[in-house]
Amino acid sequence: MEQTSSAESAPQNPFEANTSHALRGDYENMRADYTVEQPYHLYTEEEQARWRFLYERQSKLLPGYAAKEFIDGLEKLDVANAIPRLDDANEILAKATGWELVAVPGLIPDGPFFEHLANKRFPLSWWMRGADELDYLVEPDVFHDFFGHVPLLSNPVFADYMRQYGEGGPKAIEHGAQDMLARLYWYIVEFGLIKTDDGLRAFGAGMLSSKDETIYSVESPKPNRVGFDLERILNTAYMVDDFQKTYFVIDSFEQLFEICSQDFTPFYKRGAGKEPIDPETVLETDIVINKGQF
Ligand code: HBI
Ligand code: FE
Repeated sequence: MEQTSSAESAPQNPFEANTSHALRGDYENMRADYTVEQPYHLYTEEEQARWRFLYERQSKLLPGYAAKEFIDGLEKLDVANAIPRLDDANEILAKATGWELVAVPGLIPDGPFFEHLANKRFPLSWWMRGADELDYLVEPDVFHDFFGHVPLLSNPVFADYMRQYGEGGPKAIEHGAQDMLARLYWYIVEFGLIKTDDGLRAFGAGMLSSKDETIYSVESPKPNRVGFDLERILNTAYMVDDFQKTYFVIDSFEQLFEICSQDFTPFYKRGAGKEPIDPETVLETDIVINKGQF
């Protein structure tokens, strides 16, 4: 059987068609499930130093702003001094929750992404951002994905929520409701706040890997903060290139897991074809923690 080149056998770059920007990852040499080996030898000394700079800057902000479960998870991973080797982190995660990190070239299609999560695998973009992207980058890189997403994968309840989120993927695709399900990921996994006895704390990867949004999301009077409401979130649009106008606040990871265990089909049916709620809006029916200043 003639040898097909890796380009022919591997799925083509999934996003060429529908993103405004060409993705930067190397999608040529992937396995069929979009995974690759983490090419640790490719990281330069500058990139290792960039990791240490970003780690130091973000971890200093965490006390008083990040959920305790996040801080505990990060400490367990012990990754301050160098870009993490996924094999090392996987030994820790295997013991804590049975989750595994798999390297991918960057964003992958929803289907494979959901499939990995449903099997307790987190697809992690392996490349490191450039020196000119320290504060903002368009696609997730190893710092966003590892520093932002991995610490909570050692928390059994949140990790189970992530698995359950992945399991719900095919149903969303079946109902053409990927955009609705993506909003839940965005407002919770990327930008979620949690109530604690000491006040609100951030647990979302997008805010905790961002210099300014960690503090802004917890203490700025500008944004709305609204109590967790699944159907409300599934129907609320979001912005990708600015701080959030509204943050949603869960009572606990147990509450999040319980509420998201239900069948989303009725929400997909009710939300189909409807205009989403504007990110700045506060509804009469909202559990308002604070109304923002817009
Ligand atoms: N791919 N590698 C990667 N990382 C993500 O966070 C990611 C993705 N593909 C799709 C996606 N996120 C979102 O559409 C989720 O809401 C599904
Ligand atoms: Fe993310």
